[in-house]
Amino acid sequence: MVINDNSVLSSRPALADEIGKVAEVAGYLWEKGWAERNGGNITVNITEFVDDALASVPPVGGPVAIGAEVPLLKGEFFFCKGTNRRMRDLASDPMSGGSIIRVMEDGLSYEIVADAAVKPTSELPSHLSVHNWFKAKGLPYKASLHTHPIELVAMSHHRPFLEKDVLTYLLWSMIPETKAFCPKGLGIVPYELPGSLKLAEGTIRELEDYDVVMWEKHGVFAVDEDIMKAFDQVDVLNKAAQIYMSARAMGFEPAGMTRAQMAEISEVFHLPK
Ligand code: 2HA
Ligand code: ZN
Repeated sequence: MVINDNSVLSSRPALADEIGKVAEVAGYLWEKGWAERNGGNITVNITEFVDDALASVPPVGGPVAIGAEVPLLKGEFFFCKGTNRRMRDLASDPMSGGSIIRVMEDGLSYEIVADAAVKPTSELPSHLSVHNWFKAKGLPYKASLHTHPIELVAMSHHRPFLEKDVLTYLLWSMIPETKAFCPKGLGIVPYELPGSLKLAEGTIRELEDYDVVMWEKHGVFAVDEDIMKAFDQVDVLNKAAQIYMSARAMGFEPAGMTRAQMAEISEVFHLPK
């Protein structure tokens, strides 16, 4: 990954590492075909990596309304993919494909801190509402990922798959690792307008029980301690979806692992359910 020498990252290795993970994941999303044009978005809470010098640089843009109230994020810093920016560009130069923002004291607006005045993702209301919810719940999660994984989105066009936990069990049953590495399964949010508060609210409702949620006919939203872990959860689920579709393309309904075999996985890997 190339980091611009003038970037705020050049003298901050820990911050550069964290944003480097975002760039790496952005490259994977593009390579997988999950990030057409400006599709998808990423936000990471980077407050722990922000020093006093960075916290006191004059803003390059804002304040701008977030479109959601996030009182628990006052003064916190986020790296956000830029709206209308491409994942494939973010992969090679994260500080021009995204920016660092600070949530203002009113909990309703943000300002852009670095490097350039790149306006954050159109899904900022849902992303920041989710980060606010992490704080409220005392969760260690720092990263939110929204992407358009082809096979999972295709499956969301089939109504029977949208019933509670139907896809979760189907995907878990395709290959043992799916349950091991996405132990809570896949929640479902019925279709809502992209970027809307309703979409944010539906997402938070599902995150009570799941780390990855499907936005019907649109994409998935995943959360975890860092962006690489959030990506891995989506990757294992989509791999299971590909196996299911490959079997169907060969003309048969895959047998799937039995419930007993899945229960054994839960026991051996110490999984929640
Ligand atoms: O940022 O994917 O849902 C582009 C999107 C919005
Ligand atoms: Zn999207």
